[in-house]
Amino acid sequence: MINTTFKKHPFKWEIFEMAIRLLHLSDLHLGYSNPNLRLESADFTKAFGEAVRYALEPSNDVQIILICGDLFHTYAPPPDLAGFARTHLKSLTDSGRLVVLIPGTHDGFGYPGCVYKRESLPGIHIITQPAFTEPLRIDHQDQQLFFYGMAYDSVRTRNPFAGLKRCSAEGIHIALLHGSIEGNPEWKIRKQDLPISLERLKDSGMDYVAMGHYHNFAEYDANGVKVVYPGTLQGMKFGENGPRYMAVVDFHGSRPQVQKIPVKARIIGEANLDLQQYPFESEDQLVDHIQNKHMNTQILRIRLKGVAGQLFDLDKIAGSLRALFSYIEIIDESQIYDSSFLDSLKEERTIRGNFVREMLRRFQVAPSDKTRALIQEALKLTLIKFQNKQE
Ligand SMILES: [Mn+2]
Repeated sequence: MINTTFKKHPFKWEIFEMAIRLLHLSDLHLGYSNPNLRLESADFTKAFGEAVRYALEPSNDVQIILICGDLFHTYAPPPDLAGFARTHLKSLTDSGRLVVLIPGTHDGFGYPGCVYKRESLPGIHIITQPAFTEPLRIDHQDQQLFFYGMAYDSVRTRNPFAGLKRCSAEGIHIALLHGSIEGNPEWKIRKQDLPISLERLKDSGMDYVAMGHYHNFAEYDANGVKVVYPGTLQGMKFGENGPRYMAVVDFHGSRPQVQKIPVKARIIGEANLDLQQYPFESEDQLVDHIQNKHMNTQILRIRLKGVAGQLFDLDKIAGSLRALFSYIEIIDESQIYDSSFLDSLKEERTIRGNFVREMLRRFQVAPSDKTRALIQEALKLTLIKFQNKQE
């Protein structure tokens, strides 16, 4: 919720001295591209550019920008990309905004030649110590701000969380961490991931814990301590589906209020389509349905499910959809084995009828699901050939 009174008087700090707003970002992955999905590195720089423009827009009242790891997709981005980031970050600091950054896993500080060791990013506060220790204290607009952060490094990091303890000074206490909250279904925790429990964060006494590493927006309440992952601003792969968000955090006093602000991104989506539920009569109907249902998605994976009432030519469907989406993938997991459509075919006294009877016989005696799937696939492909020949 935006405090509208505050919005109308963004510069009257003396009246609203306890209101402060920060923009929390992570996992920008600048430099990443995925040609398979037609995702270009420009999609990622654009998303970051949009976040910076949002922060610079005076009416948005953003005073602090947190970047919680994986700003870059690699620890050694090419000079022009580092320059791009430097220019954008500088526009934030030049306008009097505060930027606090921690390295992540992709741009980890442990790499020799890591970008944060080589590049100067003037005006940015980069926290590079391998474990939580004394916080960074910054007086900003009459507020005392305390930033607790660390740059995880599997070699240098020992006892990462022992120093994650609110100091006794008055002010707003914020932790920045690139790591894995245990129990998030999104990731299996791997060796390079730094796991942390909500229990541990609960005991930290922080007012807000700004996370990075998980790529989908997630918000936790660790017994009063708000813990947030903004996720990627541009999805990188399937699984990073749907709209992308920045986290905008308002402190009225030390209590944070979190808003999800959507970013313009190329949307990735995955969906199941149950052919039983929608009795399509033609490929065109199926294409129309997919188009209408996924208007806002650019990169789409559809799984066809259920028992099909008829046979569809997947190549035809994919061909029509390719003009409507920047990337489309159709996975056919539908069944024709016990469809009424196949029942009528097997009665035919034709080569096709013979073929169907033989395939059904093989299906019955197939030793495994894998073989059954193969037989069904062969059945569909061949029947499409028969059908196209007839047309
Ligand atoms: Mn990441």
